[in-house]
Amino acid sequence: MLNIVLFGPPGSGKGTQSQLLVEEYGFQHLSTGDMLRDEIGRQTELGLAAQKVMDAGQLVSDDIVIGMIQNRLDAAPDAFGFIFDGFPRTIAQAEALDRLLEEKNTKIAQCLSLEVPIEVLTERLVERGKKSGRGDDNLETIQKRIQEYREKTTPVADYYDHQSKLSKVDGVGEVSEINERLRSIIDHL
Ligand code: B4P
Repeated sequence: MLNIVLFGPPGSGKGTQSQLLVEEYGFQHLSTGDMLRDEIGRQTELGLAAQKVMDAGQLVSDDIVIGMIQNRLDAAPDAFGFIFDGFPRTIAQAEALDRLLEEKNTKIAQCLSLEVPIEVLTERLVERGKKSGRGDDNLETIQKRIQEYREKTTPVADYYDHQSKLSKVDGVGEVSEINERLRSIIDHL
């Protein structure tokens, strides 16, 4: 099993690049953001609670997202591999993911970190907000999301770096160029 973490700040292209890598390699795509938006769309109890947190630009509780990931891992025992998009976002999530994968006799092969300057992130997300209708793609919430990323999520990159599993990838450029950069790393794992 080949398991990849696609890491980066909000708007760095994780979702965009994950979709391409899923088509190219046949990964199972596990996006906690998509899972939460699905819960919101179905107006479940979990979704209603998550919506308030997401619209405030904050992170949903570790227990909720770890539980969602565990369910998806259990449901796909024969997958070629998983691409984790937007997860883990805290050290507690990273540690839980290592434990869950160990139970299945597998592990994270590499964390690919998309590096994008803040001005570019903000511009991309404001632009997406004009069409997406997402409650968290407005300037005030985007700034809060970037602050949450700095405080709670950047330590996750160090977590993988200490395991010698971190690759930094320039996330600025054409979508196809960035895809090539990611593939050149994945092809050597
Ligand atoms: P996510 O859904 O993960 O959203 P995101 O970080 O904003 O990135 P996304 O993948 O959507 O965007 P992308 O960079 O591809 O999280 C949303 C919220 O859910 C979080 O704030 C949090 O509240 C909650 N949440 C999710 N996971 C959680 C977890 N594990 N723990 C706790 N809470 C969690 O693309 C952005 C835009 O850029 C798009 O419009 C795209 O078209 C554009 N773009 C992409 N690549 C480009 C390029 N190369 N050039 C120009 N534009 C580009």
